[in-house]
Amino acid sequence: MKITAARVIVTCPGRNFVTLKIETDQGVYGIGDATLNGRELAVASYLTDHVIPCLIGMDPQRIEDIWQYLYRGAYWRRGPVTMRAVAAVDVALWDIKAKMAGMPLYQLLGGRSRDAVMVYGHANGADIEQTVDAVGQYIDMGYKAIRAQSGVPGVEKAYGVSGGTLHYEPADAALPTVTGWDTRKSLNFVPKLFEKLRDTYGFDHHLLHDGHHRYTPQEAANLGKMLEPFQLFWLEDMTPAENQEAFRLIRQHTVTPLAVGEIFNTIWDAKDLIQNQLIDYIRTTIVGAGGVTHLRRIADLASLYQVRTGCHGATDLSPVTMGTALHFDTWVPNFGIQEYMRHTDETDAVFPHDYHFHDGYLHCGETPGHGVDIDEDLAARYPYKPAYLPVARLADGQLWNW
Ligand code: KDG
Ligand code: MG
Repeated sequence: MKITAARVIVTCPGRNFVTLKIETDQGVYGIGDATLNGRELAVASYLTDHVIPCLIGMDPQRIEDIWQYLYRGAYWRRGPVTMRAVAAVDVALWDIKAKMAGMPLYQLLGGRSRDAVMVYGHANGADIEQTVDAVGQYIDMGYKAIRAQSGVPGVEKAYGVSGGTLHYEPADAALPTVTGWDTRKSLNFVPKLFEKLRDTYGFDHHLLHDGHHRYTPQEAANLGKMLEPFQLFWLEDMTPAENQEAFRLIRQHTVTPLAVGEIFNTIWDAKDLIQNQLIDYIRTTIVGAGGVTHLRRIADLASLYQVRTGCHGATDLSPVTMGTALHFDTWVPNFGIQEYMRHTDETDAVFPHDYHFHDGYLHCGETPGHGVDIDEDLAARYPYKPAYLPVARLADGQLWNW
């Protein structure tokens, strides 16, 4: 069996996506996601100029060998651009293998570990009242787990707030928007938000919160301690994880569960955190870390230390990643939760898929492969538009972590 052609499709049905389509001499094709928010064309070029020429003529059944070829063979390992390109190839090849086998991908991975995948949705509002209402809307839709983010008094354009709609898209401008951050104000505010949420809805639902890399380890530990009475499912990305050791300080001071890893590229980014049991959930997903082949290794390492998965699932991960992640989640023994930030109707139309939401759970479907396709004619109607993530600055103008 041979790969006969491959091409990159860049489309913007409301937001940008980079998709790889690999064709074979058996008439079966596979689809992979290579979207890197705000840096899309870098991955498109990496694939078109440097990966696709090597793939032509290769045997698509040799998924592991092709993975090693693209990882070791490039000499320049790791990094978000490289690993997203590797992920796109890997996912397209798993799609082809599963289609050839006539099986949904989760069957090839080892079969079901669960009937459905618990997801968390994103509730947000300009203030406590709006955020409490938004959480109520998610509860009404059947969600068992909800992430809550709110505007913070005195902070301009706080992270995670969409202005009242249920959809939130951070890559919102042709050049980065400037947003604000204030640690003191946030530390005052966030415990009040969760106190109100628990007073209003009780303790039956899982509540989550994203610190989006903005706190120091000491501040993160402080917030984790203050939130303990409200029993969060997790606190996410509390401090940047380049220094994995930093999580030790947080861990020593709070029993609030910790999650990190949406920007990790490989097992090496997570190794110390996992082996030292400094986190509870690993957030790395399919497109972020080299596809199914590598994420499986991360999950297996995590399982040795009772760390569970919590795959990133923001809108910048295309339905191809969502569909593939759902097969992964359906199989992986140490599953924790799946993030589910719903795509727009335009995006869903460009990427027909058979996964569906019901009563707080996503179901991956039974179509052979990962179950997600691309409508290329429709995709062509939405040309690429430059769109960047914001930056964050403190009140004195200093740049902070967005
Ligand atoms: O592209 C950046 C987003 O994926 C990120 O800001 C979303 O933090 C995020 C999350 O937890 O979904
Ligand atoms: Mg996050």
